[in-house]
Amino acid sequence: MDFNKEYNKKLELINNSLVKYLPELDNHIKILLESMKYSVLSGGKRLRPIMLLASCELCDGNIYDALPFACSIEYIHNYSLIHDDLPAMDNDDYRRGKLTNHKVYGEGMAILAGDALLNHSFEIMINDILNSLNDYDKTKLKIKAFNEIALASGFKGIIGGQVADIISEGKKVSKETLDFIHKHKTGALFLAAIRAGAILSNASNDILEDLSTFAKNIGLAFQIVDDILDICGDEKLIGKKTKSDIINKKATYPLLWGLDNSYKKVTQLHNECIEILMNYKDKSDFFIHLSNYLLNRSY
Ligand code: GRG
Repeated sequence: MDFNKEYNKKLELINNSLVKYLPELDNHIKILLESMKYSVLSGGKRLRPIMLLASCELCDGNIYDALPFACSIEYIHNYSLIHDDLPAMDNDDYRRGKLTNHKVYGEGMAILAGDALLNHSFEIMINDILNSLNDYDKTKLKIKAFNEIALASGFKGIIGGQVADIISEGKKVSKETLDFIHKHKTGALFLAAIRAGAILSNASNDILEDLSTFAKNIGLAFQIVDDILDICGDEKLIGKKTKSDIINKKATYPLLWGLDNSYKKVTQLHNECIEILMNYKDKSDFFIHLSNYLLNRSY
């Protein structure tokens, strides 16, 4: 398979849909849409929506039906990045090679743009569900997918991860706490994206279980690679300042157990991912390539 071509095809579909689903706003509050657009349309790998579509495809679903959910998860991801960059959180000046939202629009507007993106994503999913009410089976699957994304966005997901992260700053944390942070802060949206794609395609419980294990492994491996890049990555390629984990006294795999052990952990998780994907030989090519790309990336 031509992975780059396939990735770019999905990326273009997502990018076009993200523009399509952005709201029309009253002239009085146009600035809010500008601030939302500034972050959403500032690049980004679109991993979560691409994974949602790929999971849908692996389970023989229709990716066009899944687009409202794919875009919603990307809006939620962008909301979390805007809030994470705020002075009260990580206090970052750059994201995706551009000034962070609050540096351009001010803290108040950045908070509101994040809030608006979160709420807008729920509106998009609910509208899609309302449009399918005449098809009970389809509606049931959509509500289940919606539930996955709602859980991952709340305190059982990224907010819980962020809380554990904040209260662990500057402290010596156990492996259990670090795993909790990663599982929720990064893993939750990966898991929700992959499960939602499978659920929308009416996947069997066995496939859902396999894909969930794959999602948990790839999520953790992705985060460890991210933490390695924060230590030895190239700021120009990454698009933001490195060494922020050291400055913010964050608990990360490489800072607690060293780079060598972190690379070993990534390799182990990667092998486990490929082992699962090999069970779906003809259908898992994209995910196999995506796993290789994610874990060997330099940004
Ligand atoms: C609810 C405020 C709030 C935060 C939740 C998800 C999260 C916690 C914060 C986001 C910041 C962060 C460092 C999350 C860890 C996951 C991660 C490495 C995000 C970056 O994801 P990429 O690489 O980003 O997919 P792009 O720019 O490609 O979209």
